[in-house]
Amino acid sequence: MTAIIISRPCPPTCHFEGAALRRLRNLIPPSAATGARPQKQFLLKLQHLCYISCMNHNLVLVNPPITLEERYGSFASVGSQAPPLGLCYLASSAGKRGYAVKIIDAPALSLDLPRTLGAISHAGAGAIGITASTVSFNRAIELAKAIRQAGMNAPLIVGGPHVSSLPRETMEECPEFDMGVINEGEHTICDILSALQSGGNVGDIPGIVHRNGAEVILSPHRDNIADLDALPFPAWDLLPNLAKHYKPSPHSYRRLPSSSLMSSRGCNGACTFCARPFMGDKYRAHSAEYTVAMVDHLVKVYGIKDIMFYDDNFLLDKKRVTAICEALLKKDYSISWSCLARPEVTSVEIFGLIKKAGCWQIAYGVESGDQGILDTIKKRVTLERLTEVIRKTNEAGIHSRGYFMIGCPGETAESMEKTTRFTRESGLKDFHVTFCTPMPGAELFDTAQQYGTFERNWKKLGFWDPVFIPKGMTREQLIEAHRRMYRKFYLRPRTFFRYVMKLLFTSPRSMVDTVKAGFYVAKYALGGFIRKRLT
Ligand code: B12
Ligand code: SF4
Repeated sequence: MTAIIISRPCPPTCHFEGAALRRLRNLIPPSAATGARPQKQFLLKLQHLCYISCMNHNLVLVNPPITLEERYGSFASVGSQAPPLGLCYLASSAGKRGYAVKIIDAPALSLDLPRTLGAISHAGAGAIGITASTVSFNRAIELAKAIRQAGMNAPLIVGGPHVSSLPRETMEECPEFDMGVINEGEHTICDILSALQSGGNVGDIPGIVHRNGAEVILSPHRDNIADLDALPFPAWDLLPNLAKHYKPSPHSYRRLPSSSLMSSRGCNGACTFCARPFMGDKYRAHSAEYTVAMVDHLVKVYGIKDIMFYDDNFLLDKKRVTAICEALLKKDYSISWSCLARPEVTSVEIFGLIKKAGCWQIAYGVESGDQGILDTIKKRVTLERLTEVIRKTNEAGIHSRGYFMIGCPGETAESMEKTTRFTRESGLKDFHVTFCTPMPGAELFDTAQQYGTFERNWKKLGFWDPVFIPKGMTREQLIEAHRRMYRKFYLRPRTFFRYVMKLLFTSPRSMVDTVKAGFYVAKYALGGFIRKRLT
């Protein structure tokens, strides 16, 4: 019996491969009588047990296959491969309630559609959950169709920012989805699994969109989770090796292996380009103790040395950040970390402490160097405040990074020139600029037509394609301004020298990444420029 089953190859998503089995075998002491280690038969039995347990899951969560090119365009080779924390939170919550869960992170394992399908089929799913942002939505649809064509009839649930922003449209666009989960899903997915098991009515569960025959129905609203500490840690153990398969883009880590955390959710900002309502406008956070315990776990179990806090505003609650830093300073290990912050509400007084506790970079959403544009997109910040926060960041010895967008409502050649100047003159040590993109869930998604033309093509809504052209501007103008900003910022002796210094004090792996990043940025920035000079 064993021989027949194990002769079927395990799927590429199985993390219990040959090397892991061999390590396990070596942990078992040799026989006292013969001195021999457990032999092949024993390993085969172990593998068989592993195979059987692999075949029966109440829930299989899938990050659909999507390439780095589809996500990051010309910057694909330096794009980030981040752990899908949302799926990890869902898996641990369902696991805590006794459900057997598997995660298939197709992008991390470079699985294409047929191999992803094979892995899902092998997992024997009671229910299949697919996560989708807008840019990966078409891939999620393809996967849902393939699942049905392959004859799998487990309930198909879609979750993530896209369905949360456009629940009805999502269900209409993809008849294969049986239901969608709106906003946070930890409690909702457990309620769904419980209803599926007991034969209950999913329509009674708040926070979902579902079908009744041909009708698409929205269930009552579900409040966001108030007590984030009540959630179990994300199930990192269900992902492929955290240190090997995931890596942020070169500008977001100082050391490898690096990983990410979300220690708070929600933002009360009003930026019109942001799919903000999806995590709610009330700031909710894990306590300092919980956050530091997650850091401990990543350091001790996965050997993580650097953490990027993806919170919309990690520095908002001064008391919490102070407690996190004081706890980190008492540890017998040291990590480097970076975070995102909102310049208008960041407490600059704690910069000294956060630097001491390992913070090496703060990334600010600056967006534009033109006050009129900042006001139009409801950024609620002045250029003076931005300049002051950047200066204080640099003075504290922390790397300041700015995120910008061009092609915002009201954009003109002059405002783009002001932004280019701001990137160079504000003191920022690093910058990143994308095209303003009206995402589902953002105010601008509904108002874009007032300000220009908008190509509503999900595949292109990754911020690397100018899908929104403000009145009076052309696509070519935006692309040229985008390239020019990169040229003007990076191709300066000062910036070049800083990168050379960075290379001297970095690990060989990160050196390769930085050189690669430099090459692709230069290639992109100079592309149109050289062509123009030659013609
Ligand atoms: C970290 C992050 C990234 C990281 C990593 C993404 C990743 N692999 O998780 C990086 C930097 C790579 C990134 C890139 C981009 N991002 Co991003 N990112 C975020 C951020 C800040 C946090 C995501 C996160 O980890 N949340 C924490 C977990 C717990 O939440 P979650 O993932 O949403 O999952 C919960 C629910 O959505 C739901 N859920 C999710 N999936 C499923 C599936 C099922 C079956 C169920 C039941 C429930 C469910 O339950 C989960 C638990 O509550 C969010 C903003 C935010 N505050 O959420 C933006 C956000 C998701 N990103 C956004 C965008 C636009 C992008 C980019 C397109 C922009 C760009 N060019 O940089 C790219 C490309 C995205 C891609 N598909 O590759 C938008 C998406 C809007 C939209 N309509 O799609 C967001 C919402 C930002 C915003 N406010 O506008 N991003
Ligand atoms: S862009 Fe940042 S500050 Fe603005 S609403 Fe979104 S999360 Fe909040």
